[in-house]
Amino acid sequence: MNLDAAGDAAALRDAIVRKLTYDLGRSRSGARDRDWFLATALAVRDRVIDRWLDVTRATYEQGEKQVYYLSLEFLVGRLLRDSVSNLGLTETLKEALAPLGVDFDAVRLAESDAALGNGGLGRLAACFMESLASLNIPAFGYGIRYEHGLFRQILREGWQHEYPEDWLTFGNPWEFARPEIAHDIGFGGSVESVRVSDNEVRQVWHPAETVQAVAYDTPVVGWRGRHVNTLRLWSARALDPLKLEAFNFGDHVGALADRMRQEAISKVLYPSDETPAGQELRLRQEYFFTSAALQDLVRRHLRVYGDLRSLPERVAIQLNDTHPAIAIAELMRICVDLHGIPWDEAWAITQGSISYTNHTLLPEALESWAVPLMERLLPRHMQIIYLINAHHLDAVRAAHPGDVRLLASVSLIEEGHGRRVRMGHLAFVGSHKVNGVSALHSDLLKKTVFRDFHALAPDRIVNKTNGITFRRWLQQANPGLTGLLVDALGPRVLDDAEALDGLAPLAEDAGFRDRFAAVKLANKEALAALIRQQLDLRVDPHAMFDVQIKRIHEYKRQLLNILETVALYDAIRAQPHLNWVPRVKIFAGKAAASYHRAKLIIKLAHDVARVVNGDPTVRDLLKVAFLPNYNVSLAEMIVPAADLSEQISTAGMEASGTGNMKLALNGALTMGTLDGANVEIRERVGDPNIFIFGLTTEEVETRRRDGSHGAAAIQASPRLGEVLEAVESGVFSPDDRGRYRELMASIRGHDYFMVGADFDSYFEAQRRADTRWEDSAAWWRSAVLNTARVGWFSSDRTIAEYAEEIWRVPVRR
Ligand code: 26W
Repeated sequence: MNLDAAGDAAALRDAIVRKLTYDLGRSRSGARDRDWFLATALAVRDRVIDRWLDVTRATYEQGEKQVYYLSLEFLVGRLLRDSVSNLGLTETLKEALAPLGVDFDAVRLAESDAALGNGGLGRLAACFMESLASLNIPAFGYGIRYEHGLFRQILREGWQHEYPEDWLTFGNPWEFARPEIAHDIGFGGSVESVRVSDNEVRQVWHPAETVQAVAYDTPVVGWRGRHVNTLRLWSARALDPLKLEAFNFGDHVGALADRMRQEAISKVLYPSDETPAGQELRLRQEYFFTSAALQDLVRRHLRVYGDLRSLPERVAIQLNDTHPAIAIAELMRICVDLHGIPWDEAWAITQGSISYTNHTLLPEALESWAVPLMERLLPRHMQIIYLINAHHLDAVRAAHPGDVRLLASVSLIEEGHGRRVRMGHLAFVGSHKVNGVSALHSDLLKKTVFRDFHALAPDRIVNKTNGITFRRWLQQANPGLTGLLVDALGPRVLDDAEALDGLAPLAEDAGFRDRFAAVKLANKEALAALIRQQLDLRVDPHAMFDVQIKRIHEYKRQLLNILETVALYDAIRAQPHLNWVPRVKIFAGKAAASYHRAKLIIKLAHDVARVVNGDPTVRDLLKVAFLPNYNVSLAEMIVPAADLSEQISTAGMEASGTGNMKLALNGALTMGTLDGANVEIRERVGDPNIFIFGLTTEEVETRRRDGSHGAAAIQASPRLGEVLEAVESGVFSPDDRGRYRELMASIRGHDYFMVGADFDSYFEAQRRADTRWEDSAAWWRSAVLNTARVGWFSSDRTIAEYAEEIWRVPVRR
């Protein structure tokens, strides 16, 4: 240790102890891990602030273009290790804490996860925030400061129960409350035409109700601490805290009722993942944060530049899916109603500033809102949407006279069983660029949901394949592997993900492969300890760790994996003398609270686990572990310990996936369909280093069109037939033999997700994985090549592409 470093550790130690004493009012002897965490976070935060204030000021002074990322979800996880690591303070902090008798890991684990998101879309937003800061791009993230993030999952006998999540109970040391930064958000009421001059009539919205959006800012530190951006989350505050008169007359609850209703807007994250929310509160949340964000950025722009007409040169507003798509009507309202800008000019400003990312093709996840609800909650916006639609349809009619089918197809309003506003269509017409999140997905956007739009505006849709931040998902989550990479490639690999390429030749080096395997083994030992502690289950770290971690959804096909587990269990019992590759099947993921079938799939995993894990004839050849309460922190434990990565969605249904990238980066081989970004992972790691199986998107489509049924697949596969019979007859559910009858019938019937059709191909691919595992040089060669060749999936690359092609802002590495 050099003297500077020692001095710095001592200074940090002093700062931490001061925070503990004077901010938390705790003595050293009485302090618990949580207190140490808060004191440490506050001390670390101090080191970020000067830089934060500097870069924020410089952005305005230099007139730099700002990126605004609007997202209803930011799935951030814990922040201590991330901030400390990006500031280059990890070792200093460990040294600072050690003489106090405080362990860095214990402190780190005392932080609660910020789980302000459901899954991929929310985690992508968090990775993007980190990359924006690391690439020195001035940016704000705008979202909602949910008091309760994604529910806590508790599994009782394999049944999922949801409990509220309480991340703010002990305070959030990273955020700054800004009670003075508040915007009024209106709801309901009426619209009045007011003549403001001889030739101008303006529409004035008189909302029936006004809620305040109050800012809470979290600094987001980039790699090496050079740049700091702001994540600004809005909290709802009622204008009238209570009706004093009612209170004084003794109606204590009634006096608070309005306030409770208004503040409910930022109470909980919508616990739905790709199921239609369809509820008023959700729409209120969407408008609430979108309007607050736009008011905020417009005010900032006007303060610096004085005129809204320059907005497209100075700001880029990215809509993370359609959840903030009301921004298009809101920005038009601000321009036209509040600033008197003529419609056409306002439209140019809006379209020039806004762009939209689509994250799903699933019809049930494409947002639309009933016209009567919109009219009641946002009457002026509904008028504006009608006007946008009229202009849009006029242009379409002029270009394609007489094409009524086309008009109906591209209209912003869906006619049919009740009129609805199609938010995807609104987002498309109001944006200068629309992007998908993988090559396949963007291609499918052009061919399916936006087919007609694509014909009308062939330059609008572009692809931006997702990425992940390597700081969190490699350097912080897997320090062992990171150390090995730095030894092999030098510290440059920490700054430039593509430098991983240099690893490829080392795949041929037996000594290096051994070290790579040793790192993996150590990570697996840590995960095995966690499995033992959580599930009271012993697993052998030398077995293949076969991992499927993600939201539970039929299209992601956890069911296919479980049925293959049953088939393997049967095969091991039938031929116990064969050389079976020992496997641990590891699952984690949450089901949406209302998604009964997804919950039943969790229960089945649990039932199969109970039978398999308790069967002495299987010995240690097969174990099944379902870890509860999947979140970012659990992913950080599982990802570095995985050997095999299950990415087995029905082709054409997973927009991209990002877990697939995290696992490949950490040296897991992918077992996958040709879906989402798996296609691009295969292109990069090479066919021999990935296990691809199953129907292609086109084949799935053809089968569905032909009305194919699972029955044919079952006829052709005795193995599948046996598995289905075992499960439906109650072999795994002796307490309720009929439990899975209906679930299995869905595979025998329509089998929309092609579980039956892909079963044999999947089983065969799994045996190819076994064969590779038995040849350990071959396995580890593939594993090293996975790490070596996925540098391209860094979110730095993704953000650089957005910057160049969509936002037109410079990247400064
Ligand atoms: C209305 C409820 C709702 C909520 C969230 C509908 C749809 C969503 C998201 C679109 C779901 C989501 O997280 N999509 C995922 O986005 C990731 C980031 O682009 C992709 O990697 C995943 O493939 C995609 O499923």
